[in-house]
Amino acid sequence: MSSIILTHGDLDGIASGAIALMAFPRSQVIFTRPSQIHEDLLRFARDAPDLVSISDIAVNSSMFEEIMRAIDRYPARTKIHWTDHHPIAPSQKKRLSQKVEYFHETGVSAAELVFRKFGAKLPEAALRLALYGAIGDYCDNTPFTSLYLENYDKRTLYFEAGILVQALQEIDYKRESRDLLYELALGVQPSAMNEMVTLAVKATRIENEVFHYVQENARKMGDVGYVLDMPMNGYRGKSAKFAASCTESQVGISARSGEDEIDLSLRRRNSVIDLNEALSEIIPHIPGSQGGGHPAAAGATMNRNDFPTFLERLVSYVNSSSQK
Ligand SMILES: [Mn+2]
Repeated sequence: MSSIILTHGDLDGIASGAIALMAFPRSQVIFTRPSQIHEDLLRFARDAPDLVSISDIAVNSSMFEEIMRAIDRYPARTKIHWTDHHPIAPSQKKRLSQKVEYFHETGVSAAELVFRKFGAKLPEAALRLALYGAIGDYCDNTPFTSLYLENYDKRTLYFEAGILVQALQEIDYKRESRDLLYELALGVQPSAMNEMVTLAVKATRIENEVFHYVQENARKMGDVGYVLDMPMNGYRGKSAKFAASCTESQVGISARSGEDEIDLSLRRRNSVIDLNEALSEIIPHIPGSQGGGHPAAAGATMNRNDFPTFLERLVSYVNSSSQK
C-alpha cells in the first residue's frame, strides 16, 4: 500500500504525524502548512497513492477552491483522511466532508484526534504521543487528556513533552523534524534522545534571554503589548506571550519584518479575546494580508507599512470586546 502523511512541523503536527505513521507504517512523511497544502496535494495526486493522511493543517478559507481542485485530481480509490482542530467555516466543512474523511473538532489537539481515529490497536507509545501533542498545543485539559494523564505520573509526561517543545525551538523545521518524527513513531522517548535533551537545555537558556529582551524592549498600545525584530530567531509564540505579560496586556505580538513584509505571532493572556476572530475581522481591511489560527494563538503576515494600521485596529477590537 502506498501512503502519504502530510502534517505540520510543530509538536502537535509531529506527534499527530508520528501516530499516523504508526498506523500506516512505511508512509512517506511530508511537512506542510495551510498556505501550501493545495500545492502538496496536487504534487502527490500524480502518484495516485492508496491513502493520504493530513493532520494539524488548517483549511485556509482563501485557498479553499484550490484545495478542492487538488483533491479532485486523486483517483476515487485514494482514501484521504483530514484530521484537524483549527476553526473552519461550516459551509467549507460540509463541502470538504463530501470529498474526504474529515475528522474535526476544535479545543482538542490534532494528536488527540489522530489517536482517537487510528490509535485503538496501536502500542502504548501512541497514547503518549497523543498526550505530548496535546501538551504542545495547550489542549491538555480535554476529557481525553485528563483521563489518560492519570495513567502515568503526569509530571514525567510534561517533562518529556517539555523536552520536545523546547528542542523544537532550535530544530531545522524540515530535515531534523522528520528524523524526530520517525524516532517518536518507533516509541523512543524524548529523554532518551541525547541530541533533543541538549537542544532543549540550550533553548531554555535562550528563552530566558528572550524574556529579558522582551522585558526591556516591549511596547504597549492600548491593551496590546508588542515586540519588534528581536535579535534572536524563532521563539515567536513565547515572545508574543511575554510581550503581553511584560506590558500587562491582554494580547501580545511578536513581529519580525523582512524587506517588504512583516510576520506576526499573536498570543492572549488572561483573556477571552478570540484572536482568530479578531484577525478574520481585521485582515479583510488590510489588502494583501493573511492570517488566522486559534482563539488563543494566531499568526498573520502583511505589508510592513501596514503594521501600525493593524495595531490600531487590533487595539480597538480588544478594547470593544472587553467592554461587552
Ligand atoms: Mn495543532
